[in-house]
Amino acid sequence: MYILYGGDFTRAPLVQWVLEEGKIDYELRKIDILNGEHRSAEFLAINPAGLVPVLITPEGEALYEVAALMLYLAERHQLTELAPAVTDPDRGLFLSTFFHIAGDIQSEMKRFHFPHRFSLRRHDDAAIQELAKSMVLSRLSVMNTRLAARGPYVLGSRFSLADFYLSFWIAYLDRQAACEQFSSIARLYDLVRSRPGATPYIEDTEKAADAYALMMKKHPGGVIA
Ligand SMILES: N[C@@H](CCC(=O)N[C@@H](CS)C(=O)NCC(=O)O)C(=O)O
Repeated sequence: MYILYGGDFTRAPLVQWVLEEGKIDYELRKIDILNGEHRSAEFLAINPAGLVPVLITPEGEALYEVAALMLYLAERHQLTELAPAVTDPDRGLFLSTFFHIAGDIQSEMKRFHFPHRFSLRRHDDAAIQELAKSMVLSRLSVMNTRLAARGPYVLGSRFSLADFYLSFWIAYLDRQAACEQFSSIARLYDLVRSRPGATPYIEDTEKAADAYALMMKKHPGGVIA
């Protein structure tokens, strides 16, 4: 049995969705990041990096980094419909996109949500946020061109983890602007959003994104320090 440390306003639903898709047994333990629970001695003993999500494997190993957790579960449980197997010709494009989301989109989303960590001057925050958003949009623009030529999913007609991963971050962005600007991204987002297993996750993520945006307005110095 796995234990997933997640919680509201975290990326843990990405891992939870894989667990559910794979019908894998797990227990969810919620960490309240808005109240700094991820910095408590108890949680730091589990993940000294103080980051959520964390997955405890059946062997008791504590793993983190959301992309790694998704891939690890898909591979360990042979969910080859979600992640092409090692010898599958689709594997290259899958990995390339998956790591691009992890390294170049997700990291900008962190900057978008935590602009106060990237400058000592609070009046820089709005510009940092705008810059992060425009970086994500420029990455989406490249993806949009590729999806227009070979879509509707990242792997053409084949849905994969990469589509869900991308949709999660689109839900957290200014999704209306992104979908209005990029029709192939909008198509992918709609397709993922209407998958029965994914719908509740994407809907909850949209609500969380809207609530977080409101909190950011109320706490310009940072929702989480
Ligand atoms: N690279 C890590 C980043 C994890 C991360 O930043 N998690 C957020 C929640 S989604 C967090 O723990 N934030 C608390 C903080 O940064 O203080 C991953 O992708 O799993």
